[in-house]
Amino acid sequence: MRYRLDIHTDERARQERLEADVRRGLTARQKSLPPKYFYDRAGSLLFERITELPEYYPTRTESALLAEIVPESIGAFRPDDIVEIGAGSSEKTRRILDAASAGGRDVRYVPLDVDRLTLEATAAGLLRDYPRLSVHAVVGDFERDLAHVPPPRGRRLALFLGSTIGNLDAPERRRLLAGLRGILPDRGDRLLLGVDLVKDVKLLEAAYDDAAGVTRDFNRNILRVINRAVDGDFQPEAFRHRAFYNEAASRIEMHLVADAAQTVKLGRLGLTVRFRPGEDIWTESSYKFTRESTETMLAEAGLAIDAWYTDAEGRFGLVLARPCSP
Ligand code: AVJ
Repeated sequence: MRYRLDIHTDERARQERLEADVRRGLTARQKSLPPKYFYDRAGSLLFERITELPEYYPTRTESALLAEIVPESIGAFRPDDIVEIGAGSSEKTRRILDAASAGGRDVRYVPLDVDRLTLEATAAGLLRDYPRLSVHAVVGDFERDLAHVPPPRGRRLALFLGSTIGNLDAPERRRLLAGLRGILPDRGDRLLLGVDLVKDVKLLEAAYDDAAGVTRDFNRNILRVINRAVDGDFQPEAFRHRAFYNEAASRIEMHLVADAAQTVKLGRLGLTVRFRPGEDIWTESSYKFTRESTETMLAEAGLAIDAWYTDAEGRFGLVLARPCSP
């Protein structure tokens, strides 16, 4: 059997969690919404457009770096089992599959993603192009469903690319890395993690506030998602996009600012949310790392740096990590 798909997402439970998240976030003193709600179909397309913007360096930098290091880092390691967290369209994965399956080796690919349709389309494409590949897809949320990743079949490589880890605050980051350590039971297993690096503030801020306004549209799209999910009447255009680098916290913050007073009704929640002029919703943090901060967060989870790679400008990091103590 070359293909299997497990579903660990219950639509009703997901809706209930969204409602709880929205209620908590919009009734707090600092209003906030979790960035995972950016990604409906429209949001995913907007993110794809972001990755093509001249200002948004992370995706293309990581891709080029990956192409450069795969022969050395993956070619030598030769994984049998490749787990990808937040797999999405798995575009970068092909480079890794090429190296892993070179010489006609049997490889299993285990993508985990919240979007079933994306997983199905990705699996179909890979199964067509890699005749010796098997795919065990898992539909689920990487913050909840790592335990549903099947046990390894041979040497395992886990992939967590795109600096998605940068969206998590320290406690969630710790929980996630502990979970990743849990699916790498063997000393010979490896994690390949992509981290966006601390750099010049101007470059960072331009990447999250592009001239064409795509990131503004992406930010506002979260309000459309909320409107649809809880019968809300947010006017996305009444909120201004604001993105800045918080140096003390090493993170880009994205906010939606109500320049004039707003009253928003969320029908399904029986909730009215008021905004004073200038009040904002904090929609995303995107943490930036250094080699040192990466090493520390990995060590807390029982992982050690095996190899550290960056592009010539030191913009983006790819770290190959191995299980150590815990
Ligand atoms: C998908 C989380 C890596 O933080 O850079 C892009 C999302 N937000 N522009 C990031 C994003 C605004 C992106 N990640």
